[in-house]
Amino acid sequence: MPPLTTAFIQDNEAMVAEVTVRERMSDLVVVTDVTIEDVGSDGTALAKAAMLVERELMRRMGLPLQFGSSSKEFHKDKKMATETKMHHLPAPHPKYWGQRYKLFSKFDSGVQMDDEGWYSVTPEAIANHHASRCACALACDLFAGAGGDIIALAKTCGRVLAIDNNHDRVGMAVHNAKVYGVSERIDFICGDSVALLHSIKPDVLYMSPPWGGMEYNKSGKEYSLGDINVAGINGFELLQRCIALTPHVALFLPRNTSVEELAAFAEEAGIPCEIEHNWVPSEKGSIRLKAITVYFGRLAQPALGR
Ligand code: MGP
Repeated sequence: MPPLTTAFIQDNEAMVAEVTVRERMSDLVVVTDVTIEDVGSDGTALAKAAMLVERELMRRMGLPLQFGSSSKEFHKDKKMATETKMHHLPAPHPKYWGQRYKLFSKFDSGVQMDDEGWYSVTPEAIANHHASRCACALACDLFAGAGGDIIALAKTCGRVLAIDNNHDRVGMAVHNAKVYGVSERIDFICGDSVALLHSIKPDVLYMSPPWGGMEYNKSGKEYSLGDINVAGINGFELLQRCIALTPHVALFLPRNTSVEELAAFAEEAGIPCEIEHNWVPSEKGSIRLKAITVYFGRLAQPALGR
């Protein structure tokens, strides 16, 4: 296997180590072989070299220093084997790890994620687009997660209310909003969004609800609002309750969602509805459909020719 990266590590201009990252496993354990030059038999110099190696390694991997910890084995022939474990980041599915800069362009500035965040955060370009469409005085994100959408909304809205029912995840969203310098414009609530619907009055309700995990599109069937399950209610019920609060709702859904079902829902509710397909550039230079966004109320643009 070809090395993923090599680094020459210098201390006061003397090269102390050459690091070769040979393998990067999906569980974020990095195994490196290190040859140490000019450090003699002094243990302090070895420890310093090890620290430099770890620092360089974390930089190369695009991760903040505090995320790593290494176990090292020193050998008499000036070779060192290290195993660096990346902490604070759960092992993501490799496809999401590969997309990390598309999820958060400032990923290397210390963005925090949990398992659910990896597969459910809205890619930054789509989140920014949603935010441009949802610009208003007060927007509320009912499922803030790791914070991708609220960070974008904070750039276009006067104020943002961010709700998530997971305490740790709210902490991550606060942290990530600070990374992007927008935390001052966001109020965070840790609680049950459905229960809180009675106590809020936003201009726009934005939601990217749980779709049922990474397997959401594996059945081969069209996705239905009925497949959503939050706090014991399905997507139809959730949407009805939201629309009772404000008709200006944006909903981020799987690309295989039944558009007929959404159109029928809007017709019955008697509100304008627009279904937008979110295409993104793919690695291979073409474009691919990521998801759809449904806009209701004044967020919906009138169809051409209507
Ligand atoms: P995906 O469809 O799982 O991956 O997620 P991708 O990269 O399109 O690859 P493929 O293997 O399906 O071809 C695409 C995007 O959908 C994610 O980046 C999230 O923004 C969003 N997403 C995925 N899931 C499973 C969820 C979810 O459960 N909830 C929400 N809100 N968004 C999700």
